[in-house]
Amino acid sequence: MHTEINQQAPIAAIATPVGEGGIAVIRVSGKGAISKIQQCWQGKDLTAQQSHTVHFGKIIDKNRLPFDEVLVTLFHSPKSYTGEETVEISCHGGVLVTQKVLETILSLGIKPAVAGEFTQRAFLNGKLDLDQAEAVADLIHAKSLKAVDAAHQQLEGRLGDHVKKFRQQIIDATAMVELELDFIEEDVEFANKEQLQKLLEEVDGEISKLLETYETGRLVKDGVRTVLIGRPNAGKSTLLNTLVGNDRAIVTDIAGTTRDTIDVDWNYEGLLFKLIDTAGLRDTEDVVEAEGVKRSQKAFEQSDLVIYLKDLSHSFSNEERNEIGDFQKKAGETPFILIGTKADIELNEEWRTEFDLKISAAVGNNVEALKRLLKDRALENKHYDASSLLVTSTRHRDALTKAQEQVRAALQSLAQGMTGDFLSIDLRAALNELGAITGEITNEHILDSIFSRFCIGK
Ligand SMILES: Nc1nc2c(ncn2[C@@H]2O[C@H](COP(=O)(O)OP(=O)(O)OP(=O)(O)O)[C@@H](O)[C@H]2O)c(=O)[nH]1
Ligand SMILES: [Mg+2]
Repeated sequence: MHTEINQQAPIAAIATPVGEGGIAVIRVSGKGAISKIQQCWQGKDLTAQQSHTVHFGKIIDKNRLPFDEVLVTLFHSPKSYTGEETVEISCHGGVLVTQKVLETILSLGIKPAVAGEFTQRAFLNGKLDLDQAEAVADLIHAKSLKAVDAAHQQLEGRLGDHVKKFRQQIIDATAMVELELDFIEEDVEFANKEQLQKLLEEVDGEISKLLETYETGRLVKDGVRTVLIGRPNAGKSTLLNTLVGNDRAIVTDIAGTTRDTIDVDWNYEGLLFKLIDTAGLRDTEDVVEAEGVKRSQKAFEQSDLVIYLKDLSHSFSNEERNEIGDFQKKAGETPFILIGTKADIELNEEWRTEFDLKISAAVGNNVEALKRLLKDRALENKHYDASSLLVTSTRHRDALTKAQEQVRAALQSLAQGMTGDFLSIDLRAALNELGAITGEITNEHILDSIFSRFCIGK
């Protein structure tokens, strides 16, 4: 069965990144797109061709002179990304030739697409749920393989499937309650109270399970903010450089070399770490350094993983021991790793302190072990495998949380023997929250903020 798509006026954009490449793709979508392209085309009659076919020909300028050889792929509505009639033109990938193809198309009266407009049309035409459209943006912006996996799961519709299941369960519950309201005069009881309670408790439990994945989802999508802290000269910048494989931070034997925090993205086994090198912690008269130390504190407070580095070639003062204890306490739930550095020149001292690992970044000792430790601790107590469904967006988390609150309110009303109309208000509010995730219920503000994250041409 074909759903009739309400096609809008055609839009066009370059869908590939700007720059020189083998080919570039220009995408045109909307009502009459194929017959429009026919006007700047030399080759067989495109309007007479079937959907999902590819054709070789030339693009001609307004003087009807051919200027590039291209392949066009045709998609008839509704079987395209947007659901609309679509033409994808693969032209040669030079910056100017691509620009000229686009300008030629625009000169036919086709409008340039704004960021995310193709995907927005796909959503409006029911080709994608809203959470899937967001997954497309996540996939494009993904900075690690795990982030790709998470976006892919969402794009496959697994979050949407769960949410739709909850909605259906709540719709069933609402129907029970509202049916009873209609027949209130007759004093019939359609809603079996136990059954209703069981249903809502089940939804409550399942929403909890989904919400529990958010912490992992956030780390996987945005990266693990990993702060390197410790006294000046502990070897923080050296370790940062060793992990990322280049001399990103300045290293000298002068204590207080790093002043400002330095953020570097580092991928390890598919997981993104946002490493933050910081100014060494000490009391200082130097205004710039003091500001740096303040920033170190702030980076520590905002981190997902803490690496405290202690130089093993220096004795441990009681003061530093206490300092570490304080940091450990302040870190709370945030995983805290205590690393001894410069193990190649380690003092022969009884440390009386458990190091998670002793390393030498200079010689390369235990660096691989440290990488594995970082990964283990970052996802510590978090269930994760590539097939896990993860809630990765705050928008989804917030909507799920609010839906759960409403379900709980309904459960409470039920327990207190409130009448059906109260229950029904809570349940309908829960439905609205869940509907906002998949886009069954939306407002323009949400749509704008979602689609503005896209690039032009997607
Ligand atoms: N022998 C040895 N020296 C190291 C090692 N790691 C770092 N160093 C040296 O220790 C000194 C300080 O290293 P940095 O990495 O600049 O220390 P930092 O913790 O960033 O210091 P600040 O930026 O001042 O806070 C440099 O001279 C490094 O070459 C190591 O594993 N072994
Ligand atoms: Mg440094």
